[in-house]
Amino acid sequence: MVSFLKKLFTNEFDTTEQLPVLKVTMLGPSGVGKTSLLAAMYDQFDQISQDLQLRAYEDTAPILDKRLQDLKNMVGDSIKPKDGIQGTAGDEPTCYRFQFGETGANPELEIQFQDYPGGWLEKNNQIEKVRTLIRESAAILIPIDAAILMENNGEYHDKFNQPDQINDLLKTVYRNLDSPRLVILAPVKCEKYMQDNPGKLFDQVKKGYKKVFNQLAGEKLLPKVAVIITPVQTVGNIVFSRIEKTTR
Ligand SMILES: Nc1nc2c(ncn2[C@@H]2O[C@H](COP(=O)(O)OP(=O)(O)OP(=O)(O)O)[C@@H](O)[C@H]2O)c(=O)[nH]1
Ligand SMILES: [Mg+2]
Repeated sequence: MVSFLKKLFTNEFDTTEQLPVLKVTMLGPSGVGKTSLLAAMYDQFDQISQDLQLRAYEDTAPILDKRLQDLKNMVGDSIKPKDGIQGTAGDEPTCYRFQFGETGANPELEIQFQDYPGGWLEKNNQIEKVRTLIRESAAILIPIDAAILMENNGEYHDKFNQPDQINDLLKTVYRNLDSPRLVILAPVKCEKYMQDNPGKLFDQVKKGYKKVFNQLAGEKLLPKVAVIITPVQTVGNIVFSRIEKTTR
C-alpha cells in the first residue's frame, strides 16, 4: 500500500482521473517511418507549441527516447533506404500513450497512438488486427516516404509506400461509418522537397494517393472523413541527397 501511494504521488502525471481517450492508428508498410514519426512528434511537440502540451506516460517515454536516440545517431552523409534502425516487432500492437492539454492546466485528453510492424499489412492472419485498430480510431496517420514518392519519377512509390493496399484497407473499414474520421497523410524524410518546392510535394502526394482522395471524396464519405496533408521533417538535420540502389 505504501509503495502504491508513493508511486501515485511521485508519479509525474495525474492518473487519478480517467481522461477521454482519442485513438490514432499508424498506417503504412514496413520501413516507411511509422515509429520514427511518432518519436519525432514526441520530441518536437514542445518546440512547436507553447500553449499545448503533449506528455508521454511512463511506459511510453523510454521506448520513444530510445528510438529518438537511434534516429539522431543515424545522422551521417548518406542514408540508404531501408538502412538504419530496427523495425517494430511482436504480435501485439504497441500503444504509445500521451496526455494532452493546455500548458499549465490539467490534461484534457489521453491520446493513444497504435503502432505495429508494417509487415502485418501483408499477412492474412494479421491484417484483421490492423482493420480493428483503424475501425476503433478517430484518426489515422499515414507516413509517406517522400524520397520514394519524389525521386526517379516515383518509380518505386507503388511498391514501397503501397497506396493501393492502403486504399483497399480504407475501402473495407470505412464502409458505413458512424462517426467522423481524420486521415492525415504525412510525407516524412521530406526536408529537401520542403526547401526546394513544397507545392510540388503536395501535388505529388495528391497524385500518388489519387485513389484514396477519390474514394474519400465520394458522396458517402465526404461528410464523414477529413483528409489533410502535413509534411513532417522527422530527423531535423538530415536533408535527403539521393536514392542509392542496394544489391541486397
Ligand atoms: N533519411 C531519413 N530516414 C529516416 C527518417 N525517418 C526514418 N528513417 C529511416 O526509415 C527507416 C524505417 O523507419 P521506421 O520508423 O522503423 O519504420 P516503420 O514504419 O516503423 O517500420 P516497421 O516497424 O518495420 O513497420 C529507419 O530505419 C530510418 O533509417 C528521416 O526523417 N530521414
Ligand atoms: Mg515501426
